[in-house]
Amino acid sequence: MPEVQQAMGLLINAFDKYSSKEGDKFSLNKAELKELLENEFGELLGKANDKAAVDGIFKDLDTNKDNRVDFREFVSMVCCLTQMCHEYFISKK
Ligand SMILES: [Ca+2]
Repeated sequence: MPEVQQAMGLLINAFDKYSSKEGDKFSLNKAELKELLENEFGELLGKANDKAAVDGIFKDLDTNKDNRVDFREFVSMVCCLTQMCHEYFISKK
């Protein structure tokens, strides 16, 4: 499978793995987001185990303020982080 398609599938699977844990299967609550950040982003986001940091990230991501992070909101964060990583990558070339 082409790499980009593979990456899209992985993103969808990763989101589903956490969003399906409790409550609404198609969105992340704060506990689910925390787990996803810790397990899937680790060092990249630094201090996801800091409660204030998780609260802040959750608030930033939940752009429609329904107290849940849906796939669209999640993907916009991934996009943003990917761009940041890309800029870093270019600067190191
Ligand atoms: Ca939301």
